[in-house]
Amino acid sequence: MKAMYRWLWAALLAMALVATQANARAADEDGYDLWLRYRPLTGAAQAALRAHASALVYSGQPSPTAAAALAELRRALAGMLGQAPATGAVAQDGALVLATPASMPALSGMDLKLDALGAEGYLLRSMRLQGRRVTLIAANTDIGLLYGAFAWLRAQDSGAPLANLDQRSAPALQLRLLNHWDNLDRSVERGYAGQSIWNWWELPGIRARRYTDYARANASIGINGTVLNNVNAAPEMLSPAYIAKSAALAAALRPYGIKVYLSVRFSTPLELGATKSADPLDPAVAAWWRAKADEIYRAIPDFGGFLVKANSEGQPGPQDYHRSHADGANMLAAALAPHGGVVMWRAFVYADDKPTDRAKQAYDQFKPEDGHFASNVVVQVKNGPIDFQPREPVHPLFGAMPRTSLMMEVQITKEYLGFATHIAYLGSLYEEVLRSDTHTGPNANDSVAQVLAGQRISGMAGVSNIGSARNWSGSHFDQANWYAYGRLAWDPQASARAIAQEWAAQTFSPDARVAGPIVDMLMMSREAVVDYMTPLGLHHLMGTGHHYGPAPWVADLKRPEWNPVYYHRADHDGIGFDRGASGSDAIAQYAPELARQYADPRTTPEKYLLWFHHLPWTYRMPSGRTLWDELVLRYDSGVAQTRAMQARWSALKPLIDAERYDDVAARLAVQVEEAQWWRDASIAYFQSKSQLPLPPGVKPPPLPLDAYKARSFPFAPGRG
Ligand code: GCV
Repeated sequence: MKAMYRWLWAALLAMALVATQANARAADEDGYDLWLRYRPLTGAAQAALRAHASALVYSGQPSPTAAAALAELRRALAGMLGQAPATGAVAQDGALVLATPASMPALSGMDLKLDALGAEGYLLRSMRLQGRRVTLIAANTDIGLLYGAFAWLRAQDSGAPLANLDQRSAPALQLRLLNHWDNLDRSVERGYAGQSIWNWWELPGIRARRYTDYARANASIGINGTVLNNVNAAPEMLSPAYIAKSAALAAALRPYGIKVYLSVRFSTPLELGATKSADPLDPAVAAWWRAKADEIYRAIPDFGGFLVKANSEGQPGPQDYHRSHADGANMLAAALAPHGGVVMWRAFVYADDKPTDRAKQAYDQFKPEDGHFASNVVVQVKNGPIDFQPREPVHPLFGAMPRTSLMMEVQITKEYLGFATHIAYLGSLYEEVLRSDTHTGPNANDSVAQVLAGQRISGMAGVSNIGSARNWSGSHFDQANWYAYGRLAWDPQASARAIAQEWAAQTFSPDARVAGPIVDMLMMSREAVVDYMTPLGLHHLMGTGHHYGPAPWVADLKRPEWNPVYYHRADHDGIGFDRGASGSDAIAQYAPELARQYADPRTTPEKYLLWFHHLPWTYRMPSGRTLWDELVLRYDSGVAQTRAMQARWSALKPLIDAERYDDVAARLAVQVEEAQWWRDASIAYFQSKSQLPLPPGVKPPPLPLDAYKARSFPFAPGRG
């Protein structure tokens, strides 16, 4: 009997403990609020904030943008302090004062060096104003104020000391854009977060509140433009009905400093039946585009311009009429120029009639056209020469077209990095690219970041990972990629780790016990994906069409460069793509210093080894291992790192709300399984080529190669 009581007592105690732990966990969150959560503060944190946000001060009638800044601060403070601050025009101790020279002429006499902030920069300064101790958020323009308001909130959320603020920041790049690959039927090419955020059918009459929240989130990280539709564009996008829909979106985004741009199909006038050709030198075609631009600007006075994918992957373009890229781009640019619009002309081109290495084709086509583009054209170049792989060397065009504006396109959505299932923090990828030295300028150090910032029209474009999913990005951790993209487009020299820290603090908690492990997970995640998918410079080994899962064996597709075997070239003797003088000579497209480095496998960074070289399986790596052994160990390391991320997350369970914890845990379980699948299938396939034994202690793949080959995924998402 006694034993039974003891047992009952122990059981009750355990239940109580579990209940206490459950109670201690934060309330469920669905991720809709992103990094703008503004959850209630308590104790010292609340008191500190109250002391530095006793009132909101702004003089005069705020514009919609200044009103948005004030509304954001009010909303945040109400959330964190439980009540909205008083608003007024007169400084008081502890007030947050928002001012531009127009709203507060006295600013101009204060030696704040506002000129250096330009049109979008801001400063945050703890100071005395009219004898009061205040925090000043100052800018030359209202959009600068909005960015400043978000920067102040970020500082507060990340635990910066609010009493001694002295920050000033201005964006390094002019165009900081999202590119939506969203179709008019709401499908999203390479989208893994549900349907398109844009409900084209219901627009323009019905304007979802989500559009404003989208604008808030983007403004909070400095994004100032959005291309609404897929680069594989439908001609109907330029019909009057769709211009009206785009105008409704532009109206929702405008207060947040976000301009609308459209992807256009080069043959639009022809396909709409308005002209007999789409030849850019045909006066009727040029006249149609001029009239169309006028029509768009009547509906959207601050319209940003056009994004064009031409003569690539079956899209129409000027080459259909034996004209150049510049002929095509300049014709559109002439239509937009009177209104101040730009043409972003994509350099992502490769064609089936070109037998040359796909990695060379953009450079081969564009470099000879340097200096031929109109001043309002910017050539949009992907970060690497193939296509958003987990790792690529930088595109050889960066720094190679000094008489043409170039901007960089990266993918935020993870077409090749595990969709929305795998955690892969792209801040690390963007940072790696931005810090890569192009060796193209007079200085020793011409990083991609510096090259981009030095362009006449400067910018970055990120292929959006946003959809109608409640948490926006399909997975909570993918929000970090949207965040990191925006922060790096603002400051391409920023650190991916510092950005991860900011994101984790705002999205989960500034508590080091939470933010620390999350930052660790983020920082190890991209390298893990590289290792279990495409180590040592391998690339484009993903499944056909959907790009999900391993398929290094595919060899039967129509175009050579659609086949993974084209990229890895593994045979009994070795593996890798010879891009040196004895191969495709793609290396010669890089600046001499880089070309010299890449020409020799001994001086090629290991991470790009098989990108540039075909080497025997027995090649001796710096580690002393053979290439074959090293490759196998990289696959194992990728899986091990993924398991380590999973372990970090499991340990966070008591500190994260159940809804987000469970979702991330479920995705990590799938990621571990799929990392193992990548590793097993890749080793099984490459071993069928190398015929070499696995290094001692390494487990053989559990299934025969044919079992991996037999897997098929006809309903994988993202094909648009
Ligand atoms: C929008 C890759 C993707 C395509 C994409 C293309 C591009 O090939 O797989 O879906 O098309 O890049 O960037 O134009």
